[in-house]
Amino acid sequence: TIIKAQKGPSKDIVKIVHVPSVAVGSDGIRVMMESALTARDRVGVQDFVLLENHTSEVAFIENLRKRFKENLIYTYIGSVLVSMNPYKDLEIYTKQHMDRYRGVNFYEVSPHIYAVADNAYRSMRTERRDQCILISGESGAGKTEASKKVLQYYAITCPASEHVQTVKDRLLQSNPVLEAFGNAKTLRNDNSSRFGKYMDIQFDFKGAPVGGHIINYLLEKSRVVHQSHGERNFHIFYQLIEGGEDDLLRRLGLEKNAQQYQYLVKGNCPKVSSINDRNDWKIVRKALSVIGFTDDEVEELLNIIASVLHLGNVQYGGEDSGSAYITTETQIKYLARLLGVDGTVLKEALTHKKIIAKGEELMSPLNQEQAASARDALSKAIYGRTFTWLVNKINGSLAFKDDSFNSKNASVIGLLDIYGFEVFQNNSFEQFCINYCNEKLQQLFIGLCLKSEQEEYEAEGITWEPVQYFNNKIICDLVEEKFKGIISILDEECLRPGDASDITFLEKLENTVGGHAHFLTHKLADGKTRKVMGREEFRLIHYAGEVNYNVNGHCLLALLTTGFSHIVTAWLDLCSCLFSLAATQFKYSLAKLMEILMSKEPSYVRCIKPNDAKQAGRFDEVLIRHQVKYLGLMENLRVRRAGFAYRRRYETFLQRYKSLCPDTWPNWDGRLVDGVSTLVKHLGYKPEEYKLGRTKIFIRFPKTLFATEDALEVRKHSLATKLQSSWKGYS
Ligand code: AD9
Ligand code: MG
Repeated sequence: TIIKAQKGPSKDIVKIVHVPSVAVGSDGIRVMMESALTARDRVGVQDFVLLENHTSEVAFIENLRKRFKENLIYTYIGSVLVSMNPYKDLEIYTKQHMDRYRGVNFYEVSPHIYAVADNAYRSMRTERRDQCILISGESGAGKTEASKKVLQYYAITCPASEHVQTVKDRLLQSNPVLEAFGNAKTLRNDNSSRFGKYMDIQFDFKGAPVGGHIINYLLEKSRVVHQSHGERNFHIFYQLIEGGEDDLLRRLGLEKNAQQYQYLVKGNCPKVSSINDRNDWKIVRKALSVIGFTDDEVEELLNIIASVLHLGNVQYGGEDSGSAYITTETQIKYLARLLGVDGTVLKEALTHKKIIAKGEELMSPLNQEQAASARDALSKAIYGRTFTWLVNKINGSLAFKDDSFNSKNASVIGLLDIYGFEVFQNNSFEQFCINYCNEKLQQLFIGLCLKSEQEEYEAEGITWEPVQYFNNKIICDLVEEKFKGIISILDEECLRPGDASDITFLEKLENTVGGHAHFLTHKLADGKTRKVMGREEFRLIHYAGEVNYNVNGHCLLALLTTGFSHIVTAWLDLCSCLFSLAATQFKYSLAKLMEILMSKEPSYVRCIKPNDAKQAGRFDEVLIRHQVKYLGLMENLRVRRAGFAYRRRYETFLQRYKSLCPDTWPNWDGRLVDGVSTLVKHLGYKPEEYKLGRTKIFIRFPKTLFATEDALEVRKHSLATKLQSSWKGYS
């Protein structure tokens, strides 16, 4: 067999002999032909542009399936990386793997997240252009894991000095801290990020990471006070209770039992088999100190976390008059101490609201229900504020502080790990914002994909054939347009004094955008009712699919928050507590994000979740097809395949295939383009099958390339057998 060749006279020969990985049959050449094909049959193509039928979704899914079965979780669409969550640890993230991808051309090694990371890094270094890596996909698809892999890649492979080591450590340690406070167990993901995150990594002129900056988006604060069945609150609460040292817990007035806390029992899920809270507590404590939190700051942080738990246990009774009073004195005692406020003031704040009558401030009592809402609102506000404070602290610690270094000269790689498109049974404001964000990202994606394709064709002097594609700008406008977009209408309605409500908001939407092609309510044009839709819903036809949003509670939320007691308002920016203004705020922060991303050269990672059971090896076709659709992958492939399936720089192409033509083997001395031209003519390429650009060859159909690949396999094999027989003589 071929393996015997390892005893051969020279290592170089071993290398050549090793290339064909199949046994040799009596008709060596025929067997080789079949095996090259069989291999492709078995593991699929590593770039979707090489699919024979690129418009077929069936073929696309089949390719994913084949590769997934072989644990090949990564596949390209041109330069876009499609990643399948394997739900098991694959041995593909070792230092050796990192080394394999360093400085190597995208196409020479199998697809990998490290290839994307390395490619962005090299573009940043050689072209001096800021980069960003955009990671998208639904909950549990592997976005956060992917972003961590990228960060680890830079931390391990980039040059380092002593100072840089601290930065690297801090960059890496920011993850466990943010995850403790911003992630939670949901039905979809045991470690679900409940906030969007954009992180800049700054590099100096030597390519060493010297700083970082994080922007967070829309933390899901409602989770602090309520969790659905089977879900948990943010990890940190359980970590503190499970892992906190006895004297710490005593000081915070906490018991070592999550069941004791109202805010931790709503989902009836205190323990998760994949999570070790006690261990994670140690990791988080250590991470906090690496990032540079002082003991006092940690204590302050934990005081606040404990306060939220105590707040959740504050209970009310009702007077005959209907006014609420507090029945849980112990909680108030702890809260007063932990928050550093006077107990009586706190009690009043939790049972009254401030009103202004005839120019005078008065405290008006709340009923039990209102008081409980005010308490929960306070908890959410405290937690939200704390999270922002935490992110600011981390940013302070990651900021580059050396005066000799001008941060303007830094190059940047941005990492975006943001929630994917969401469709639930009941979709509310949160889903509305998230899906709007995805519309914006999709717009950027298609726009930039098309642009970069077009630019490449133009740069290469090849005629660009325009591609038809769906432009989702129409949906973005529907949401964000001034005066007549959904967000504007919501603003207007919620700020309108008088009888504004969810229903008036919906009516106003109907009157303003009712005729829009991407907007529906239960009312049909002929005055009849659409049965499948509720009366409190509107439907948006997103690029990724249709979603019904329930307006219930939207305006109510805005009205409720205006009645908060003064301690609540002290914690809240008035703006962010109003639903409508929250939407506007989100709109602005998204616009800013788009600006940041547009100024950089993007790379894309599209993550797919193979099944809902979080299980390894299960390929749920329906679920996957759905994601392929809403990630816009077929559209992406169509754009990328418009015209030509494959392109390579002349030197790369020649280097790989020169052995197939006597004129180019072993070396070609002339101009590269002439070498390639000679080579492909020798191979029998027809003029309509390829074009020669300034620096690259463009091949129209995959089959042309496959024929060339097969010829190469045959050539390598015949070389191998020749060598083998010569050894027989030798030994
Ligand atoms: V969410 O929108 O924050 O709810 P993500 O971030 O897309 O979601 P995450 O990265 O947290 O998903 O992945 C979910 C789980 O899948 C992880 O906790 C791992 O158990 C598993 N996973 C994801 N990617 C990989 C991988 N490359 N290798 C092994 C993985 N396991
Ligand atoms: Mg995540």
